[in-house]
Amino acid sequence: MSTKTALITGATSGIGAATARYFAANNINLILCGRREERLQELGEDLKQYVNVYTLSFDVRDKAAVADAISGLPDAFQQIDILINNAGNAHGLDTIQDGTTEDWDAMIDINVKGLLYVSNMIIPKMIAQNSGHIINIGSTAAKEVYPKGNVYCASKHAVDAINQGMRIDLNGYNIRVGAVHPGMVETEFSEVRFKGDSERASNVYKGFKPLQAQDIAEIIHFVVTRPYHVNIADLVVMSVDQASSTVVNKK
Ligand code: NDP
Ligand code: 8X3
Repeated sequence: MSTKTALITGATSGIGAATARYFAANNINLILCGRREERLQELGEDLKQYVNVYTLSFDVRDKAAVADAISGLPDAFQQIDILINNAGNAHGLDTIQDGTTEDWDAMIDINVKGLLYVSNMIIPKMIAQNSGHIINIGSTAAKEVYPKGNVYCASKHAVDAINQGMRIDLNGYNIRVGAVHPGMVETEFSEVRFKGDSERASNVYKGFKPLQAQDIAEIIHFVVTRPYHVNIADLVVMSVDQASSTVVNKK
């Protein structure tokens, strides 16, 4: 059994679920987080044959629930070596004049504040251990702003800034901090963005070869398996068909 344990937020779908599966196949114990309890249980049962798995169901927006869940981890899962801050989504794709405050709240509360609440519970453990690795999942939207991306891009720019701030403040504590910034990845992301409009969601990935969640999982695994003195600080990855948020070679 591995001695390393990773806590992955947003493990019920997409990049988080693929990373959980890839970590399990590569002998990394798992704490799987998400709101959808049934999916967590199913994935947990499946991966228990390979590694130790614990599941935690909470909404990252709920500060008290985050604190309760993480402070209540059993002894065997108290040491967290790797934190993958992945939970997040876009909500809506509207101009600033047409966007809703509900969508803005969701993106800021989940993508930014949720990431901070989880990190707040885990950073002290890593400091006490004098070791740890935090990977913040940003986006190409963390690096550029695209039409109607306004608040989603702002939330991911915040993740980029928080990632840099964490690395600076944790320097000297032997904790690695870095971000992985994917371009377009075919997951449930667009389903959520377009509130269940599957046709609109699937159109996003038509006419070119988008990244798959597995591509990002393999990159995250590469990042965590470098020799300990190597910290991949910032990594942007796109499909060969994508050159920027708005330049996509669609046929
Ligand atoms: P998915 O929609 O497939 O997965 C999102 C995950 O986040 C789910 O597991 C969901 O779990 C979790 N999540 C969402 N809201 C909450 C919440 N309030 N509390 C707890 N967990 C929550 O999308 P992706 O896998 O694509 O997205 C993962 C990350 O990658 C996000 O941060 C996204 O911004 C980023 N990203 C995605 C890209 C893409 O093109 N797909 C590109 C660049 C970055 P549950 O609903 O069960 O709570
Ligand atoms: C998601 C990237 O361009 O689909 O972070 O909004 S994009």
